[in-house]
Order: sequence, then C-alpha cells, then structure tokens
Amino acid sequence: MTGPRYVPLSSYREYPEDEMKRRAEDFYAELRRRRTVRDFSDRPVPREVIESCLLAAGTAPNGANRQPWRFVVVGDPALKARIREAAEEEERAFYSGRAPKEWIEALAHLGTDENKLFLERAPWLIAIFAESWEPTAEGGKAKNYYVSESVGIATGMLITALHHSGLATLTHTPSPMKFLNDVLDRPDNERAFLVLVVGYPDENATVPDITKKPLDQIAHFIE
Ligand code: IYR
Repeated sequence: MTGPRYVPLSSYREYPEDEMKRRAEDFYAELRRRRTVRDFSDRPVPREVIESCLLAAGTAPNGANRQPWRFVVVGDPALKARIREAAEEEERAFYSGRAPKEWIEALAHLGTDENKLFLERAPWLIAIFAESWEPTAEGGKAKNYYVSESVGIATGMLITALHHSGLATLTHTPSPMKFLNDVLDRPDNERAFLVLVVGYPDENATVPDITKKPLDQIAHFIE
C-alpha cells in the first residue's frame, strides 16, 4: 500500500464572473449543436485526431484512479465488416422479437432498425471496454471500482472531444455485445460497454426531429 503524495494544483484557472458566464453559455451553445448521426461519409479522418480525443477521454475522473477503460479503435475495413455482420445478427433478433414491444415502441420515433451500414462506412469504430478487474503480477485479480460510472464519464468526455474537433458520433449499443470480445480478441476481464462510430456526416445526413428537456425538467435548485 502506498500513501498519498501531493503536488500543488498548478493547472487550475479561475475566470472573472462575467467571463465564466460567457464561457458556460458558449460551451452549451457548442454542445447543443451535437447530434447523434446515423448517416456517415466514408471520408477518412486522421488517426492523430482520434488519439488526442482518446487522451482527453483518459483524463476522466474515475474510481481509485484505476482508469478501467480500454478503447479498441478499428479502422480496418475487414474487421469493420465483421463487426457489422455480428451486430446486425444480434439486431435482427432484437427487432424481430427479442426486444419487448414497449422498447420497440420507445425507439419508433428515432427510426432505428437492424441495418447498420454505418459500422462499415464510417472511418473509425471505437469499441469501448470496461475492465471489471485487472490481472496482478502474482496472477491474482485486482478489483476495480465504480467501473460503469468511470467508463460512462470517459465516454461522455470522448464524445464531447470528438464533437469539439468537428466530428460526428453515434453511440451504438448492440445488444448483447459479447461478440465484440470474440471479434476483437479481448480478455475475460473486459466487458464491452458500447461502440462509438466516428467520422464525418454524409452530405445528405438527416437526424430525427427531437428536442432536449428544458432546465426546469432536468434540474431542481434548493437554495
Ligand atoms: N441497440 C439497438 C436498439 C437501440 C436501443 C436504444 I435504448 C437506442 O437509443 C437506439 C437503438 C440499435 O442499435 O438499433
């Protein structure tokens, strides 16, 4: 067991209140332009951009600083095709009986179906895995903590970083996702969390006409 070691907080930056307000508003304006995209272009995206965004995601707060995430970035066309094939097989079962009627009804306004062309067309697929434990040097298992929370936060930061870079994403959750361990040859301690599809939107991309809840429906202030 190692005790704490501290360094001065030198990276923190405070802004005057008016600037703080402006920055908060500007950032909201930037984020509310983000849309989940299903129509991707096949235009290539430089790997360096993805690398920087992954480093940004890797700064996420997380349980005991164990950083229990693994990002498997797939650009290889043959592997993307295998992922598409396996995902569509699960989705066909999902849409044609496995999913409860209520779930299918909840999705109807988004127009999703079992066809996942984007898995082949988009230049990058980032398969995100959550490490529930890590192998120790002695051959044991070191448990990780708040794994879903940690990986969820990192994923949110990754989506934000990619959007900020000018890329579109789709948070894809094939269900079940176990096939990703097989296709991507991941060990047992890694659980597939989701697949982030990354690229440029297709020129003719459309998105569902949906809105976000206003502040008074998502927040309650008690002062
Ligand atoms: N995994 C399916 C279904 C799906 C589920 C939810 I919840 C969504 O917000 C969107 C889709 C699919 O990818 O089509």
